[in-house]
Amino acid sequence: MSEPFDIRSGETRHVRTLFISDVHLGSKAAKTDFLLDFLRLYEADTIVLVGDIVDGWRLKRSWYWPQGCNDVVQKLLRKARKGTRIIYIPGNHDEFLRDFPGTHFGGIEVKDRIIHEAADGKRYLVLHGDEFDVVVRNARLLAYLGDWAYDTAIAINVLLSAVRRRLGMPYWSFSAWAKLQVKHAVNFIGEFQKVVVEEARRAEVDGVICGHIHHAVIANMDGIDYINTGDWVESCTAVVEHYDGAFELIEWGDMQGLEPEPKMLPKPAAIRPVSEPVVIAAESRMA
Ligand SMILES: [Mn+2]
Repeated sequence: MSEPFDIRSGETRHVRTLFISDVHLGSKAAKTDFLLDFLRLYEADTIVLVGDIVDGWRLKRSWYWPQGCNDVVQKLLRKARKGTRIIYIPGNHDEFLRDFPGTHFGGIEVKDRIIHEAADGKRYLVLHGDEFDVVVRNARLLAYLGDWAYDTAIAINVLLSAVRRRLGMPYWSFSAWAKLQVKHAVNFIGEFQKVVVEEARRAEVDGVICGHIHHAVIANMDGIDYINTGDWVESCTAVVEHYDGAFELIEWGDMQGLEPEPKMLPKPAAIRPVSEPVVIAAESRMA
């Protein structure tokens, strides 16, 4: 775990890879000041933006783009100019970028999903995660119907979201929706994690790195590393990969004394009594 850290006394921290998601630039909740401080402290060989960095849906309704949003974009572009490789995997809130896979802007590469090879040789599937919304919402039914229905549900979800986008229909927010259904929120998070881990197993990788549900965690679930980068609208979290291939969850909000908002979504330990999530500490990965 990281120790409480004062940005003013900080030396730049170099990491191999930095993963952040769900910044929601363009929404009033985006904590750009915290993110800027964080980006000032951390230098990475590669930065992977794991979706919902820009909240296109919010901006479509009413334009809100204060200086802080510009500063974050400028900071990222500057890092790209100075040699950081930056990969942008669009989410559902910035899905306008999904029409441009493989393109570059200002040195930032847009990719649909990637396999990240860690320094220790482990392979991680990296995606935003919204493609599993339909599966999560209908988990019980799909489990009953089996593999074919599962694959079809994901295909339909991808298709529907493309249609929704063409029709200019509003985005669908997992975290907002889960919070509305407080009693079931725990189950939804558990289902999401299960579905994403299953996808990693199918892809024959060692782990998966995603965002979308605004619930940061590093855990090992049934032999697959499940890594969620969290968000920068409430908790201010990021995941870094160190040069030995170990992953660390940075809880920047906590470290900066950010008043935690009343959390309606309980911690994952409470929701998966079957297989207790194991925190992958840097030391244990090297053993
Ligand atoms: Mn999302």
